[in-house]
Amino acid sequence: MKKYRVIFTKLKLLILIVPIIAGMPSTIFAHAILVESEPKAASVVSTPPDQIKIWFNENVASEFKSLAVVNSAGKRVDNNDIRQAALDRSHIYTTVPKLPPDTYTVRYRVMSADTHIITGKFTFTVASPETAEISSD
Ligand SMILES: [Cu+2]
Repeated sequence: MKKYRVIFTKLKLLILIVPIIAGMPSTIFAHAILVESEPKAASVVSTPPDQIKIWFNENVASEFKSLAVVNSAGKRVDNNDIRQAALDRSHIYTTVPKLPPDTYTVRYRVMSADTHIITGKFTFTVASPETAEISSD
C-alpha cells in the first residue's frame, strides 16, 4: 500500500509540474527578437541611409512601438515618423534627414505578441568621404 501512495504522490507532482513546463515556452521564448536591420548593426556605410529599417522574428504590436536615431552627441536626429509595414507587421522603419558622418545609435521598443515590451539598440556609422575612400578598394 505504501508503494502505491509514493506513486500517487509522484503523479500529483507530475500533474502540478507538467503544465508549468508546458506553459514556459509561451512566456520565455515568445519574445520578439530583432533579426535584421538596415543599416546593419555595427556597420559602416559610405552612403547615408534615407530610412532606418528593422525586422523582428515575429509580428509586433502596432501600439507602443518606437524607433529613435541618436547621434554621437546624444541628439535625436530621425524624423520621428515611425511606421509599420502594412503587409509585414514584423517590419518597422523611420525616415531620417541626410545624416552627416557620425556614429548613430538606433534605439527601439516594441511589444511582442505575448505583450512583453522588448527594447534594444545598435549602432552604425556614416563614414566621412575620406574614410569611405580608404575602406573601399
Ligand atoms: Cu515575452
